[in-house]
Amino acid sequence: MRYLSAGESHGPALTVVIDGFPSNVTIRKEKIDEQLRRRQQGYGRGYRQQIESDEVQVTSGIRFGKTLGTPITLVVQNRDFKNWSEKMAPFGDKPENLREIYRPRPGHADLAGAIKYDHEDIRNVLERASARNTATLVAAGALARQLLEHFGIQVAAHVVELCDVKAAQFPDTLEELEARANASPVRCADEAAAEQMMARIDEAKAAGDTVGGIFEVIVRGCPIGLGSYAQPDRKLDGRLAAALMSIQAIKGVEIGLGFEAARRMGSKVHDPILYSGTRYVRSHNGAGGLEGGVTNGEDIVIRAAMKPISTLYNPLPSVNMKTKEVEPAAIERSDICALPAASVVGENVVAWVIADAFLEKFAGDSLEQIEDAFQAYQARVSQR
Ligand code: EPS
Repeated sequence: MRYLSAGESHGPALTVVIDGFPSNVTIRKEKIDEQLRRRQQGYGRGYRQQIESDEVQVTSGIRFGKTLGTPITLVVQNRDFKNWSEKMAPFGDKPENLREIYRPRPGHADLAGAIKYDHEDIRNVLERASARNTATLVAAGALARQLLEHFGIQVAAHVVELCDVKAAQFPDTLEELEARANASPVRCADEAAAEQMMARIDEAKAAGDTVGGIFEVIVRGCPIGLGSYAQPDRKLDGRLAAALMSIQAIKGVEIGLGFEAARRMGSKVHDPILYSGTRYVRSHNGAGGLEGGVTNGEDIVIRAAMKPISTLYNPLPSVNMKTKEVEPAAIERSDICALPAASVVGENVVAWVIADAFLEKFAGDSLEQIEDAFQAYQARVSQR
């Protein structure tokens, strides 16, 4: 399974074309829209989210609520385009009063992008580098998720740290964690920590600054054996890390104990293997559900670190690329903190990677063929 996404942040629309999705999977539009809506929320976002109200439009590959097995095209309109139609026009002359951008923002793709693609106006870079494109990743992930749900695989995410504030209290069940994260403006299941997190966002806003943090994604219900140790590019841990690192502003990923494993003795890292009478289980889950790049049947636990957004209302020094004079970096309308949204993006890109690995293991062109392969494998696993 693969996809290609396209679209500028203030262009007419964002598009994603998905290839290799099996046929006969029931897809509900509301479930895609629900993920898009979740991505738009969160304390610390800017004015843009009041303009946009993302909704998917399906222009190929689904008929009467079921996938056809052929390419699926998902389109998300940019409502803000009506305010940008001249400034982002595909054809015609530049408007006379066009405000071009020459002062790259440190931390953004601005400088490297302008040099790499030979652009004078940095808008040509930032329009595509923008995290607005994560709406396409979420739409694709929301589709993958509906396939996973059919096989009892759940994906959830929550914010665990924001700037220097750490969540300390975690609910016992995944359902409770999800419910609390969904109810929290910062998507943090620890209410007291969430209050402090919102205070940090307010402080950053007042100072013309921005904040990032860490979110955790949990996948429950994966069978043993997704991914493979046979080749580096088939290792599921590497594929998950690559997918999360590809989200705008993500600078680090860890699985299970992650960096903490490096600080402990092996006996305090690895998870003893037990037999429940029907299946193999672990007394803890330091591996985060992955050993040798393969799922081991425990929850997949993966965290991603997001840097603070690079548009600062109190900007850092930069250089005007036209004059080479030192000047403050450009200010684009932006968010103070997009970590809660990033956790929703993380959830959905992880769902995509898991669905992709699932389809490799239980290959089939239709849902029925995949079900047969899945059931046959489950029967074999129960004999081991
Ligand atoms: C973004 C800047 C802001 C964000 C945008 C990402 O957009 P604008 O410059 O249009 O106000 O709101 O995120 C979204 C629009 C979105 O839907 O997530 C950036 O520079 O990356």
